[in-house]
Amino acid sequence: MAKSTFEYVKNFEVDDTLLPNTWIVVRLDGKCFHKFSDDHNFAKPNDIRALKLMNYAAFTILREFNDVLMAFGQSDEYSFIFKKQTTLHKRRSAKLLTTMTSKFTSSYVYHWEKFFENDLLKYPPAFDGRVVLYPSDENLIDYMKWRQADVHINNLYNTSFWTLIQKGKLSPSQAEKRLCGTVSADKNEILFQEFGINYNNEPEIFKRGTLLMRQNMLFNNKAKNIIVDIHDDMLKDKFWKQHSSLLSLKQ
Ligand code: DGT
Ligand code: MG
Ligand code: MG
Ligand code: MG
Ligand code: MG
Repeated sequence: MAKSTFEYVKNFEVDDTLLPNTWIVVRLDGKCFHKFSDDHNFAKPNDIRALKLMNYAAFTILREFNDVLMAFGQSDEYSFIFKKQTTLHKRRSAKLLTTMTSKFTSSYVYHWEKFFENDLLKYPPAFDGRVVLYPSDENLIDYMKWRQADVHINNLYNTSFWTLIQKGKLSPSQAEKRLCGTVSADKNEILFQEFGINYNNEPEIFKRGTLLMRQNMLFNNKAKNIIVDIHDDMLKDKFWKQHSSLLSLKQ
């Protein structure tokens, strides 16, 4: 078909191709989930149904997009790490970000009932997203460590805060005052001495978030690539040595 006189408008579109040979990370985060979690009576501080639904929505993405190497989730956020050499959507930033965001969001809604059963979804949730590029393996590993350290800091605080309220019968402002200025060791002490809770025994998914990754496994002598969810300590360098093939790191 001949070009129309209107077609020049296409030239207004800007090129957003992401730099080659860099790690592409897409991080999604629930919009106003403080309110959304209240409106849907999420258990405090961790609702296992909500975390499992997040994991399942992320799993649908890994299942569909082979170029997503792994994903890390915690609270209302999920980070997707693409294979370094991916050419998906010609590495166009907006295409990658919007496809991930809309697929994740629709999966979250579509699979809601699987996890929340009769507790109905009251309104459509939204997730925002961003794309970040990391040039070196070290930067990417530090990114993963950063997100996991965030889980630890928040979860220890939230577990202490809600234990003081739910079991210690403090008001939220009293609990906040009690924790003001405390370091990790103090919070562990409060939980253990006053409530008999050993923080180390809390579920791994709460303490460490979830890493989804691909693993080759043998089924009836046939190699199969499956997606597994693990809650390992990524802050330890041992983890990255053990999984060096993941990023094709040199030993
Ligand atoms: P944003 O991201 O700026 O739109 O605002 P929020 O409200 O989503 O804040 P954000 O993302 O910093 O923090 C996540 C919120 O989600 C936080 O208020 C706690 C809530 N949330 C996430 N997972 C759970 C859960 O399992 N249980 C409960 N009760 N709340 C949760
Ligand atoms: Mg936020
Ligand atoms: Mg949020
Ligand atoms: Mg968040
Ligand atoms: Mg189209």
